Amino acid sequence: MKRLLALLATFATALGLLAAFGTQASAASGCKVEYTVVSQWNGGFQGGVKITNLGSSVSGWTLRFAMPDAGQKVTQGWNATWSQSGSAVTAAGLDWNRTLATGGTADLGFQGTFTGANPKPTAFTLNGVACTGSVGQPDPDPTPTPDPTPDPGEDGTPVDVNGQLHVCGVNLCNQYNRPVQLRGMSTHGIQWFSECYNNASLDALANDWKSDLLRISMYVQEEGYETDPAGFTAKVNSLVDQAEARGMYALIDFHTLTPGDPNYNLERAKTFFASVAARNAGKKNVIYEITNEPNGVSWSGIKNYAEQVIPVVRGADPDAVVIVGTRGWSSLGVSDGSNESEIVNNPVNATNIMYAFHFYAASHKDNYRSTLSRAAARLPLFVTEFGTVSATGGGAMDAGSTNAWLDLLDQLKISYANWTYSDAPESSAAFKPGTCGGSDYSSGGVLNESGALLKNRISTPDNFPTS
Ligand code: IDC
Repeated sequence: MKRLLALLATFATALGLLAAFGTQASAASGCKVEYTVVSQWNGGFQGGVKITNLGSSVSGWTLRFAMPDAGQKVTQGWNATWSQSGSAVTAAGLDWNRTLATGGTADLGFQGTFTGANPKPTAFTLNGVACTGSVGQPDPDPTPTPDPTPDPGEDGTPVDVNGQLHVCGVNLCNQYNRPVQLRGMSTHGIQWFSECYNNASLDALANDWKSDLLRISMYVQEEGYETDPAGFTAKVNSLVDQAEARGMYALIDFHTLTPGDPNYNLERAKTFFASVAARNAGKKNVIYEITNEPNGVSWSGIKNYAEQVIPVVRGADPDAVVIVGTRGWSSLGVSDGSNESEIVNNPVNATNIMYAFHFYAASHKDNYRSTLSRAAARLPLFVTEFGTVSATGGGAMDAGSTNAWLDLLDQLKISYANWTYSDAPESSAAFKPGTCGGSDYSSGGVLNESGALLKNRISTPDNFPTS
């Protein structure tokens, strides 16, 4: 027995030495880079670069690599300052990600063009040290392969799995206190498109799209709430119930737009939220968005509105998450020449709240993405509305920019709702005009380009944490 123990001890020491040697060997290699082609289309592609620092902690970094083909060009990138000279590409860390501890990672991405076979980049270095960790191969078939591990959320609906949500740190967290990302769709104005929200369309949203949430967009003006407060309140409640019956979260959007100052609707907001919060307090699936897109109003004006409406919600429904719109059409101020610092320095005086960020992918690109990335480290953010097209709700879809945005939101676990789950005659609508007059919401033929892209993105497994 003693001999056996001694033998085991020697073996264990040998293993320990091996492990220690293994660690040292990787530490000496400095860095690892995982490169992926996230998607590829005619002449264009999106690349993802994940850096892991295997050396000692750095307070600034520059990644360099070479593009093998003359036709490969980075056209825009995010989460770093990107440049390219000939075949040499450089990406330098930004304020919020330039410190990398040992084992720390940074996720970067870019869009590029190519003319040949789009071979993988070579010669990755981080601060001049070769990244000898393995460099992933670009995926020749960008279709995502299904996750072989079972989805813990597969057996239950999003609301079954996650339960009552709350804000923890800068994240939206579930009943296990773990960060989650909800992916879903927004209605169009329910005063115009109520025929789009029926059993068949909501079944398709929950079952085919596997949507986690339905944003219920109740305009206040433009023939909305102000014309029939009781009728619109009842309509919103009924949609909350229909989302609940399918296990989806319901985001109640008090869709202020014109006029842009939410204080114009302060009394209406108090009346509306007192009523819907009391009626839905016992439900786990409700989130309140108290103003859609403040515009032409200062942050302090919005904050003042929020600090009067939030107590009304809390008085009736104390534990629900509340989302506050931000300056410049919920751009965190960027569309007004400002940024998130006005909120960071003067936050709404309330807990369990998040701030809204909206974008339209064909109009809002790098400077908006970098603001969002930076702000996400400081503020709980929820993309309660975004479009794949221009800010008018029309024009061409920008697939590259949309995918760049959605990759960023996935990475940061920021929840989102796409404008719109409707058949409005505009390119932001998921369905072709006339779809809502019929009963088919499931076949590919009823989808617009935007709807097809969103259905693909939303229907992938959620993998919500369950412990
Ligand atoms: C647009 C609709 C369009 C409608 C217009 C005015 O798509 O059919 O005529 O509103 O009500 C927003 C707003 C959202 C806009 C959307 C597209 O929140 O109400 O919808 N958009 O312009 N912010 C940025 C873009």
